Amino acid sequence: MNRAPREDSDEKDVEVGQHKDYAAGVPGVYHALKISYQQMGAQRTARTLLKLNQKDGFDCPGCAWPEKDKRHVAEFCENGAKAVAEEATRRLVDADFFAKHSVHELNQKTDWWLGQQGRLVEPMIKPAGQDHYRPISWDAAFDLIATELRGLDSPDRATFYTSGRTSNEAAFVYQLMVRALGTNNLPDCSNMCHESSGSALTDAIGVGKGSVQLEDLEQAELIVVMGQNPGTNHPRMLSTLEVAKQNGAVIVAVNPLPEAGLINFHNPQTPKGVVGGGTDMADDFLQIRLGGDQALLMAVAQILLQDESVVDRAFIDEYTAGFDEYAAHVKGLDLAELVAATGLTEPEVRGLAARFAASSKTIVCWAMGITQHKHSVATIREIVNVLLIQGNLGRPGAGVCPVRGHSNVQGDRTMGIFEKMPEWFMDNLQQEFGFDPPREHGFDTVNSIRAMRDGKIDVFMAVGGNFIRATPDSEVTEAALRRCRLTVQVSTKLNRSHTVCGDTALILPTLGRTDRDFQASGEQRVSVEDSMSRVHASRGNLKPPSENLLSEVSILTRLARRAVGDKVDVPWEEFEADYRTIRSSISRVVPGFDEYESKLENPNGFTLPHASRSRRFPTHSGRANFAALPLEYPRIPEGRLLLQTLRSHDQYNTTIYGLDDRYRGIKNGRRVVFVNADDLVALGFEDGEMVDLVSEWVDGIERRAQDFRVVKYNTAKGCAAAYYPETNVLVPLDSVADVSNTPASKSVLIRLEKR
Ligand SMILES: Nc1nc2c(c(=O)[nH]1)N[C@H]1C(S)=C(S)[C@@H](COP(=O)(O)OP(=O)(O)OC[C@H]3O[C@@H](n4cnc5c(=O)[nH]c(N)nc54)[C@H](O)[C@@H]3O)O[C@H]1N2
Ligand SMILES: Nc1nc2c(c(=O)[nH]1)N[C@H]1C(S)=C(S)[C@@H](COP(=O)(O)OP(=O)(O)OC[C@H]3O[C@@H](n4cnc5c(=O)[nH]c(N)nc54)[C@H](O)[C@@H]3O)O[C@H]1N2
Ligand SMILES: [Mo]
Repeated sequence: MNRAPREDSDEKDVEVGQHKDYAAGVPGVYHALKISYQQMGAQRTARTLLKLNQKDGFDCPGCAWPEKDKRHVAEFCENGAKAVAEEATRRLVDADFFAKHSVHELNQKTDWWLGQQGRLVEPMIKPAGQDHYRPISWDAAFDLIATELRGLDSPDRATFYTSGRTSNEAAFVYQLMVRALGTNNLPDCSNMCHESSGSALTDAIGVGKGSVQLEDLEQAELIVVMGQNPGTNHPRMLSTLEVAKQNGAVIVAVNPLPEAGLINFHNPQTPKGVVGGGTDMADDFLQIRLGGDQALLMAVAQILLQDESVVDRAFIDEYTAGFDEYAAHVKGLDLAELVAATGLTEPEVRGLAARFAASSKTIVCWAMGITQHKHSVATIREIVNVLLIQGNLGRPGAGVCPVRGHSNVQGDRTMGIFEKMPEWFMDNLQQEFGFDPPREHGFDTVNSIRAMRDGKIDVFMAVGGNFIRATPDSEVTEAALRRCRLTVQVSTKLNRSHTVCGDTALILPTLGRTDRDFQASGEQRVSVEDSMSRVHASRGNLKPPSENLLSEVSILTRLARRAVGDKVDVPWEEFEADYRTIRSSISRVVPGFDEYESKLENPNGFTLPHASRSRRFPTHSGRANFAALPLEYPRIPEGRLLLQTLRSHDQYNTTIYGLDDRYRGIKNGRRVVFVNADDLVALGFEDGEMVDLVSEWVDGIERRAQDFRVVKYNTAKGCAAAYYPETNVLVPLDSVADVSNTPASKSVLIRLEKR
């Protein structure tokens, strides 16, 4: 049974209105300011929002979309402003709060309620066998963790999670501590996010990151946006798409849902966006079935390959491997089956192929709609295949653009937060710090849960994030975490991972992006990397909510000193006192960071090299690899639906800002399931009915999310949608993407049951 509490409002009161066919504009600014004002008051609102994404300010914790060199005074979007307000809130969660509420009681509260309580302000411990957190000194907290870690039978009995807001400096120190302890158990949110992109791109082009810059998007002739809802999740991307559009680009949206921002954009920074009709975005909207993208791309490839004049033979001969085998494979596929798998019509599929054929500069952008399926890695290989046919890599205006989520998730990976960093990285660590890091791969997120479930982990530590709500199979994962002897959360805000914990649990409150960070050598800055490999500085400008907070770097270096001891030669104290010394080590360990400190002086930062931009492909073959892969797509049995779990407009992952989803016309509730009108008729349900969602998986275990209101909605046939994290309980732990091990949160087979 789904034991997570319901939202505070009665779901039967949820209001369903018209969904919007445009995004942002004046209502967006209004909503942003309203929430900011409630959380921060007028003065802090002005101080923070005007520093957001400015050259001397802090990096928006909202998303990883890059800033332009020429900034607008208000370089933020509605949802970025909400993310900042959430962190810069003046509400505080202190010792009195924890004295008043037991852990058991807090666990009955909704995610929304927990998040609304404010910033964590002092270190707290929940001792074994007790049901209340009480204050603990920093020193005692570090000693306790260090003692536990040193007492483990093997360092592999601890696992260390990272969410994607951690700065480069903190991430580097963290992975160093973990490897100095002797394990590679470094799961991160990326394992649930763009891992499929990293896996596919590394094998295909030798670099697991996007190849394009903002300028490329502005010059592209065709931009295909697949499996992404930028109006809500990357609103600043819409400004870039608007420029591209004005420069003549064709934009195609591939999505089971007609997401507002993909249809039309009212840019609040331009007069036309405020009073005019906005910019029409997508020239074509292809309402694909969930998981039909690989089939679509294969069909496009087959059609392209029939016309020798669109195939870039010179590029293929000089830079790629595997073309002949791939071409023969794709030509042999049955077009009718491919089209059927997409749920589109053949003219629509041919229309997309014609758009590709007509463009000499094509970019494909994608996000979670592509990465969270069983066959995600194969689908992304297919994206690369199609681009390679026309030589759309390593030339201006063309390339791959996986759009990252968390603002520094890409930087964390660059810094070594990865359970299977390559050998050269370990060699560099060894050279810099004189110890031999463990070489055996560690646990990713799903494998960490399995290990905890099976009693193979004693200590779980998280720097940021909300592990228990971000992960699949909530009941299994809750039981798994509760098996740990010790759980440690380094957090800014209260969340469910503080209430579902090990025997002993610690909350270590930390500074956020917006906070000033003073250390022995003076005020510090940190650095982050955006979705387009640009690294730049970030400096908070607010007084922290409490004097008893430590920065993530302080927490990690102080813990490392105690837990690792003299085993390795790392200047932890210097690292804490002056972050420049961390960057100096990074510059010797991580390629592309030479002269790190001076490059950060450039207010626009610097861009890490991406080999494919100059048509170098550091793969095993030394070339860009075509891949001939079997066609896969989800089959939906009679009477069933395929469910995708996605974000509303009023949430940041597991942080719920409010109960509305403005663009989709939902007000005052989150337990809704969007279903196509024909499916409702076929299944015998009506709009407004209350149902349970029951997931079906090969293990025969019934996973149930109760009490959802059916909403008749324009989604592809057979494909339903509901919000995460309420529906994580439905995602089986073993339902993962091949190769990347990412939970398949966008293809959950369910049936509806009447209440
Ligand atoms: N405001 C806000 N901003 C955020 C976040 C947030 O929660 N709130 N989260 C951040 C993070 S960590 C991330 S990873 C990103 C997430 O950004 P998105 O990937 O945009 O997030 P989702 O809400 O999961 O939306 C998935 C989209 O893919 C579509 N889709 C689902 N399945 C398929 C499919 O099989 N094929 C195709 N073609 N489309 C499909 C869905 O209809 C939806 O439009 O946003 C980041 N930015
Ligand atoms: N069903 C389903 N599950 C999903 C997804 C999905 O689409 N569907 N999406 C997946 C994706 S893409 C992702 S990225 C994950 C997200 O997984 P996480 O990154 O683990 O989750 P968040 O909700 O972003 O974490 C929010 C918490 O981070 C803490 N925090 C915020 N800022 C800071 C900071 O600066 N420092 C520290 N130390 N803590 C901070 C706060 O305490 C806050 O409560 O969820 C994944 N899970
Ligand atoms: Mo993400």
